Amino acid sequence: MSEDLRPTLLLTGPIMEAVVERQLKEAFRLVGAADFEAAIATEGSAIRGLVTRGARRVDDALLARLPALEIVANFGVGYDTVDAAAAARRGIMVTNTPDVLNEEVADLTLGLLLATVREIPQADRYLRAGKWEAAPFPLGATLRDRSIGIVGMGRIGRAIGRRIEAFGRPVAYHSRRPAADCPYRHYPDLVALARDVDTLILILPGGPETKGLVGREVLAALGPEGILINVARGSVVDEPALVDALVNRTIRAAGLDVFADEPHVPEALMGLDNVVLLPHVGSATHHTRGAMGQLVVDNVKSWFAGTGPVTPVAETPASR
Ligand code: 8YV
Repeated sequence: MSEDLRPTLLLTGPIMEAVVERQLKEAFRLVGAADFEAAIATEGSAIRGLVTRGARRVDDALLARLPALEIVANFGVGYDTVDAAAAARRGIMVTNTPDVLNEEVADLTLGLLLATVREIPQADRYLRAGKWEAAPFPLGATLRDRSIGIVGMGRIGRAIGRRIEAFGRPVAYHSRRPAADCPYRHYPDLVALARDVDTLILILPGGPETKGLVGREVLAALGPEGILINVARGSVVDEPALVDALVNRTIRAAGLDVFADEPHVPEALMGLDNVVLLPHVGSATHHTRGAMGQLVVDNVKSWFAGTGPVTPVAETPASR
């Protein structure tokens, strides 16, 4: 029997079988999807690539167990579950899937915004419960008088901003530094932005630097008509503070696609009628997940062909 010379890739779980695994298994030995720990125990020193979709932390301790690792390919633009700084110190490349999901996530964000402001799921539940026979659905809030603050003005933030402009509403934003060529007013201070707008949309990276950024002070500044939309990461919000604000109606409503401990959603949110809850579906279409999967494949193949990464993250640029 001839020796299998294909590079070994560790998968943290099943990853888009039809796109990623089907293409990669032609040129690579794929291990770990069924039993991650067993694969590290038996293959650890042979593993040269790691493909992950965020369900498992890729931290320095894990990297230390993979001495031959060259590349971590993250399925998703957000790579907060990968310690990219640790990878950089070890000379390991990290790639993500930017751009291909911008418009999809922005579409979903506007859908979630409108669903939350106009209470679309609540109206659907009302009709299905037969209540329309007795009385019309009560009048509610409008987007027409709202001003929107976007937190994070990266590529997806800009795509969201363009859509809000098309809806005729003013946009301002908060980010650590002003974004180049951005037409909206920049607020270096998030509390000041929250005070000046009544709707906040979160689309900034997760991770330790942004953990709990939206807490009691920001929610208080947003005020009783405030609406919070989170399509970023659950970690950027102080979730217990948000639950309190929604229960006590110190903000009006929230639309959430992400949570602190996915797929677990706090029981306190489930019973509230002023929240719209989605199971992290921002990019979840065949079209866009397919494009993200293809970019994972392209990164891995290009790396092992010796032509470098296609979309390296900032911490591990293509040439250093
Ligand atoms: C994915 C995402 O759901 O790209 C991201 O950062 O949050 C989503 O598009 C996730 O990364 C993969 O499951």
